[in-house]
Amino acid sequence: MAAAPRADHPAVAIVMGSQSDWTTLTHAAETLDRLGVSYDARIVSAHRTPDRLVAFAKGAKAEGFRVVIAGAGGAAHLPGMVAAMTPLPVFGVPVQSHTLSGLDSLLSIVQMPAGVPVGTLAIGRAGAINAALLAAAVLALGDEALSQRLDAWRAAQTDGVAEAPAAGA
Ligand code: RP5
Repeated sequence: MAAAPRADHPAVAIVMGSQSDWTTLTHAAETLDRLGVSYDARIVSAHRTPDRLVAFAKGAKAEGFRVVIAGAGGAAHLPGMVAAMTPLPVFGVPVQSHTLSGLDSLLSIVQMPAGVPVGTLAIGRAGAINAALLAAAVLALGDEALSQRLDAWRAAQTDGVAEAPAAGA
C-alpha cells in the first residue's frame, strides 16, 4: 500500500520542460505566492528526462499534490503525458517559443484526444497566471479561507482598474 501523503505537502506541482520555461512559469509561482497556496516547482522534460516524467506523474497524487500546472514549449508533450499518468487535474501552459511564437506549444497542448483532459490556458504569462488562479479555485472548493483570499484578489483587481485612461501612461 502506498504511504499516505503528508498533510503539509505542497498542494500544487508546477512542472516545466526546461529551465528556459521558468521565465514563464514563474508567473504561476508568484500568483500562488500571493494567494498563499503552496507549490513545488520542478523541471520534468517529456523528451530529455522521460523516466523523471513517468516517476513524477505516476507518483504525484500519492506524494500529496492535488493539482498540476505543466508548462512547455514547442513540441509540448509534457502536460498531455502528465495527464495520461495521473488522475489529478492538469492545467497546461503553452510557453512562447522563438520559432513559432507559441502557436506550436498551444496546439501541442490543447489538442488532446477525448478521455485525457488537459485544461489549456493562453500562451505565455497570461496563461501561467490563469493556471495558478484555476488551481487556486479548485483548491478553494475545499478551503474557505483560500476562497476568501481569491475573492479579495478579484476585488483588488477590480479596484485597480481606472475608469478613464491616464494621459501618457
Ligand atoms: C521544450 O523545449 C521546453 O518546454 C522548452 O520550452 C523548449 C526549449 O527547451 P530548451 O532548449 O530551452 O531547453 O521541451
